[in-house]
Amino acid sequence: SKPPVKVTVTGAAGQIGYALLFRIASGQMLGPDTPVTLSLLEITPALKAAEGTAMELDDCAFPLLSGIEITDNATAAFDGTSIALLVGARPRGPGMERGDLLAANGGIFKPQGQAINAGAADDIKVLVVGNPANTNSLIARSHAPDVPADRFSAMMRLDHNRALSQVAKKLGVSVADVTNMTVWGNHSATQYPDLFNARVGGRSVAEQVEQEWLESTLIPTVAKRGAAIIDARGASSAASAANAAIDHIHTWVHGTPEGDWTTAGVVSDGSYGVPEGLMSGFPVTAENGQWKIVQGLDINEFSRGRIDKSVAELVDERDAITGLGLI
Ligand code: NAX
Repeated sequence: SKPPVKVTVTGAAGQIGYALLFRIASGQMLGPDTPVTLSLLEITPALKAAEGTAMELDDCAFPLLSGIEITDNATAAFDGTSIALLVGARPRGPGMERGDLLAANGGIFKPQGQAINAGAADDIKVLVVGNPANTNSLIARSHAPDVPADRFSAMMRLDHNRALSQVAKKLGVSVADVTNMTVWGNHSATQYPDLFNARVGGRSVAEQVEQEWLESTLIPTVAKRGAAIIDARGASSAASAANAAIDHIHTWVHGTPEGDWTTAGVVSDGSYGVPEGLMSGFPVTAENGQWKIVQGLDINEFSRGRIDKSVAELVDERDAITGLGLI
């Protein structure tokens, strides 16, 4: 049988961690033939809670789970790791300005980037979930100069899945019938789900819905879904976020189906006018463990405006972390 793959999860004692770890250990992320060793990174006060989660993982007797390490030391957590899910982040507290938020997250993602650079396996794949995900990913990547930039990514898959689900409901089809979806830009209120290139039954989704629905219902519903979940559930999205992280890594490792693509936050090579180096949501395919930005899509004037607005926000965030000396 295959040797186990080391998977590091930060913020392991948090609510996304709780929804994520059991699915990884059961084989839903890397597949039924790949044993895993879990490395749980937490801050010191949360180590005990992480140990409780580890006890429950033991109690599941997952045949694919070959070991669990728990630590508050980033260097140890990322040593030899092949998959890093950076979930733990500093949430925006009351009265916190954007600069404070970015600085607090810089204090997390800079040392984690350095630890990945120092000790991760050669095939390391990094997914940043903790918000602001795109910019946190940029911070981590900037401190891992020996790791190819395309091994870093940011989670846009929850936004992508939310868009698939809303479109399927609207058109009365199954989510599996909605293909070629993209959510461009930042994982924030400015994100742009592109229904012009998305397809149902081989035709553009935009041709099958009113522009009014697209602008006034779909886009804000997807962008504000996180807030709607908090409103209803009294807690932020956790199982759906964990599911999106599983989907993201599963796709990255196993590839996209022929003719379709997905959304991931990946390093820009300048495609579609997105400044090089930003971590932006793009239409991507995956093959042999590598993302590739889908080229040559038609971007109409409406899409152009929306993409530019979200990308401008990513540029602002990059300027802010540059000003703070975080990259
Ligand atoms: P929780 O507050 O439940 O858990 C976060 C955990 O991270 C805590 O246990 C905390 O102790 C730990 N942590 C903090 N600093 C750490 C560090 N330096 N090293 C290791 N662990 C550390 O938050 P949860 O609901 O699990 O959400 C986690 C992150 O995901 C948040 O930043 C959240 O905003 C973000 N999200 C991102 C989404 C996306 O689509 N990209 C969607 C869901 C979610 O909102």
